[in-house]
Amino acid sequence: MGLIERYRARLPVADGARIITLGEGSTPLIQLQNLAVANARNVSLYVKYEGLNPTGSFKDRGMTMAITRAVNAGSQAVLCASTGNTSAAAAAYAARAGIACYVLIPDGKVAMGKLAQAMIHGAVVLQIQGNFDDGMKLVKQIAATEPITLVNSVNPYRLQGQKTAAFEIIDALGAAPDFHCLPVGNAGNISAYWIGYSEYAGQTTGACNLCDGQCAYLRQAVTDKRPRMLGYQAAGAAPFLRGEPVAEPETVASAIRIGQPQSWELAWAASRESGGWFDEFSDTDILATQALLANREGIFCEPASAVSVAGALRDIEAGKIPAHSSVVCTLTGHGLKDPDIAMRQSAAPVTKVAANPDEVKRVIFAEC
Ligand code: AN7
Repeated sequence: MGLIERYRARLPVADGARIITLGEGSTPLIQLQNLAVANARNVSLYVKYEGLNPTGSFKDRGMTMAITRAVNAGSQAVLCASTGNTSAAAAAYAARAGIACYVLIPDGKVAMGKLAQAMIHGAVVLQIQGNFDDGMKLVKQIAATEPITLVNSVNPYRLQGQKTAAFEIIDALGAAPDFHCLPVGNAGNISAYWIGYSEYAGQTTGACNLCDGQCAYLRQAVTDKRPRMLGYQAAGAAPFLRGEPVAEPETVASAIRIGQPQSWELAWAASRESGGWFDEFSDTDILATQALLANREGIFCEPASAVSVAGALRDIEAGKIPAHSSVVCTLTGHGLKDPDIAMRQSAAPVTKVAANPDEVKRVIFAEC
């Protein structure tokens, strides 16, 4: 069951609309077991494994809504700028709907798996001589005058779809966690989670960009608690830490190589209203956390996603997240999106061995 079907009563989808879905959502919420920092403080630490969506990232939640809306409004084509995952999702859902998809990606900075997805799904891929923020400017200009639907997260239907991840977490845990940790790039997702958590708590929020939060009043509350929203960035692309746009963002976590977030105000509202904070991490910290999750928990996420767990662990250790808290981190994208980085930072080299049992045994027992 896709998320529109699951949460239809809380989503702006017209009766009789043709639903464009690939069965997104309902992703696993996995409790981490082996991380000493969390265990020492009795923190219940969970990851929402969004890499298990149909195209391997959380973008599918927003895209089922944005493409459904576009198709039912008569649109024949969609357009986005992307660091990779949005383009993969847009391309897949546009293919499903039978409409055209145009994507603008930054010059040479998109992970191979994401580019492969946009191509195999038949999107027209334009690699611009510029970064994501330059691409964002261009697609907004073009969509303002041309008959083509913009499906970046400035499209309010995107955040409406993405808010369902917060519903799923409360539905799974029976209550909101104390803290919710997210990587922040264009800042749509942190805003969307806050809309979802607020709506389930029957509260309005300044993070809503569809109807000024008024819709929340119309809906039944299912909980009285909202988490504190913690947004983490890569140090080379951390406009929320600088308090202003970053002109030349740089990070190994290419998904969040964004200097001018489109949901700037909405994300500040989420942080402020929830009593949360922002923090930043070096590329070294980000990669170490990606490897830690893979090695110790068997969970493979892309570098940008690991920022959320890096943040949780640092703040648990520092006591900013108190002992006995419950914490959910969103792992936004699958590790397979960016195999080059995983290969580069893997400790063990591949050992070549002759195809006979004595040789294989010799290598295995030498390694023990
Ligand atoms: C894995 O695909 O912006 O703060 O163009 O792919 O909601 O932007 C991707 C963003 C985190 C940041 N983790 O989320 C794009 C794009 C992953 C991502 C983010 C992205 P937002």
